[in-house]
Amino acid sequence: MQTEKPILYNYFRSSSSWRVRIALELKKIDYEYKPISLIKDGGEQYSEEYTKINPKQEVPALYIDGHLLFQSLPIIEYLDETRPNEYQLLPKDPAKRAKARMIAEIINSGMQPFQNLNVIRRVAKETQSEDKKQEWIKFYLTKGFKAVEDILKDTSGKYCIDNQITIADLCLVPQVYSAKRFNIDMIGFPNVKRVNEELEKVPEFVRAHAHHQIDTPQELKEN
Ligand SMILES: N[C@@H](CCC(=O)N[C@@H](CS)C(=O)NCC(=O)O)C(=O)O
Repeated sequence: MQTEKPILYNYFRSSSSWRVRIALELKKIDYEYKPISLIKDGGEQYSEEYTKINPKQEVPALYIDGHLLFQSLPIIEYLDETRPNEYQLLPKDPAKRAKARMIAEIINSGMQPFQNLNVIRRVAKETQSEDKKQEWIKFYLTKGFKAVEDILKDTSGKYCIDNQITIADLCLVPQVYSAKRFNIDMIGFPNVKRVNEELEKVPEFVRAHAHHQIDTPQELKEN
C-alpha cells in the first residue's frame, strides 16, 4: 500500500518524461513534480545527486511504493500492473498488446534516442555541422514514422490500437511534438496525425502536455 506521495523527476519537454506524466494522469496518481533541467548548469541530470537517483543520467525517474524506477516503458508497465483502472495501457489481448508494444518500441528505441540531447550534441560536434545534425534527426524520425504509419493503417481506430488508449499512444503524442520541434514534414503520415489530434483532446493528455508544467518557460505556457 502506497503511503508516500510518488516523486517524478522530469523535464517539461522530455518526451520520455511526458509519457510517464500521461500514465500518472490516466491512473489518477497524485505526485510531486521534481524538475530536472536538462540545460541548466550544463544539465542537472549529470549532477552527483541526480546520478544517485538515475545512474543513466536521464529523465524520467519515478519514486513510488518505496521503489526508485527509471526507463519510461517499464515505469508505465509497473503503473498499469499495480493500478488497474478503466485505462488498461497494455491490452489484455496478446496480439493487441504486442502491437501496442511494437509502436512504443519503435518510438522508444528507434526514434527518441536519435533526437536525444547528448546524442545530437555529439553529432553536431563530430560533424562540425548543425545541418548534419538536422539531417540525422530527420532521417531517423522519418524512418520511424513510416513504420508507425504502416502499423496504424491496420491497428488504429480513434487511437493507435482501436479505441483504447494504450502505451503506444503515450509514446506517440510526445514524439509528434518533438517532430514538430525538429521541423519534420508529417504530410506522409495521415494516420499518425489523425490519432495524435484525437489524443490531444483527452484531458489527461492536456494536463501532461509539455506546455502545462511548472518548469515550462513562460513563452511556451502561452501557446
Ligand atoms: N529510454 C529512456 C530514455 C530516457 C532519455 O533519453 N531521456 C532524455 C530526455 S527525453 C534525457 O534525459 N536526456 C538527457 C541527455 O541527453 O543528457 C526512457 O524511456 O526513459
